[in-house]
Amino acid sequence: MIKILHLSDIHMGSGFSHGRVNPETGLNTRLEDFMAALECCIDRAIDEPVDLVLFGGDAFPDSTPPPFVAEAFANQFRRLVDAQIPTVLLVGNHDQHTQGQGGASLCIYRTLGVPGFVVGDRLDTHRIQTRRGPVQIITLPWLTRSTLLTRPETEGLSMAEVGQLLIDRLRLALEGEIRQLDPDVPTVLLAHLMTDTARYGAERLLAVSKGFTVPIALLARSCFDYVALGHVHRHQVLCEQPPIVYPGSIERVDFSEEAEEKGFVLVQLERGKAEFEFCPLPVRAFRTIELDLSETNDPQGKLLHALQAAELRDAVVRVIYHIRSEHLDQIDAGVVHQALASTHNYTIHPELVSQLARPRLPELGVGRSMEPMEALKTYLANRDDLREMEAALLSAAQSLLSEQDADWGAIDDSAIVSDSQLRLL
Ligand SMILES: [Mn+2]
Repeated sequence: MIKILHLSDIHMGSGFSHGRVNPETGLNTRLEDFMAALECCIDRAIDEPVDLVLFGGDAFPDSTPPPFVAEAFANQFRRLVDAQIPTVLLVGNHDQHTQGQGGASLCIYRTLGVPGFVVGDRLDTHRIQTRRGPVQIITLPWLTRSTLLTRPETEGLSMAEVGQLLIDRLRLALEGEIRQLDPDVPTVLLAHLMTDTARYGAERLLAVSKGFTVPIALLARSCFDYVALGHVHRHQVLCEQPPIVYPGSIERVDFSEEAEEKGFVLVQLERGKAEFEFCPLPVRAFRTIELDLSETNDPQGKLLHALQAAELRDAVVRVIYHIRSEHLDQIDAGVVHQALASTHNYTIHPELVSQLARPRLPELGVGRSMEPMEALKTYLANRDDLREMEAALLSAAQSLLSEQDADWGAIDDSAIVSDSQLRLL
């Protein structure tokens, strides 16, 4: 049995707007949160100890992280070198640089010859000796169209045809690697990609380069004992045999990950069999408080009540409230800030409810039903300018309705006359 720790999507250095500067360290608190989450992963790898660490890609928000962010990442992975745990760093879309062949934020680890470290920046098979025997790792970094196809090959093709051509190329290239595998050695495919069956997370909004979606059938092969994925931030298991797993990101990158549990995966691997377990990380809470204050006479009271009832201590909080413009001055900003003082960081977004969206006559609002004559009477009661014509309009309507009765048989009693229909009058 070979023990593997599989983590992915570290994105160290992102989400600074959700933190603040720690006066003691001078660092953004969200960088410290990400450092702590990564430290937990590496602690576990060393405590177990595992025989191999697989990183599924996207180390930083982009391929040129500031030195202090690159150092925070290196400080943790350095501990694996000291513990003599072999490690594979896969290149994700956020790690790639457009300049230079194979340019990526992680290639420095290969250039420096870090002992036991493999950088997966191309489709390749690595045979790694672990304490508990050999393992084969096929690395499949984030692929762009230009990695697999040349411009003349795609000329005149539709997007769908290009997509199909890409998949055909990838299938062929992957087949080439599979043929060279030793069938007796445990094998892992380590890939940074979007599959056709994955549920999206924040990466949909974060992705800058255009990629393509890989059919799950291409990955669910018996030659792989475990498929270690990266890219999608929401932890999910796409297949049980072989296990195809996204561990998800290790910390919340933004509010789209508010409800997601964060963690890493521990795998017990042998040829033909893999058992895995998701290990949650204690990461910072994100909370959205959204309130409709447009229908209350005490918007401030309702807002404060909601803030006091929520568990907001040390959380990253955003408050969104919908309010009518004439009630805006009833919100005392000072008191609201006070109520949010125990949070880690907060933003407040008042949204004005448009007067136009409100029904002109509340009695005729959405969801109310009335007989046509009753509805017309209500309408006319609100139109002082039509008072003189009221009797004439009502009798005209009555005769129109009885004509309709005569022509079409019984009129449906439950006929609903809406505000917009009345507007035609
Ligand atoms: Mn990615």
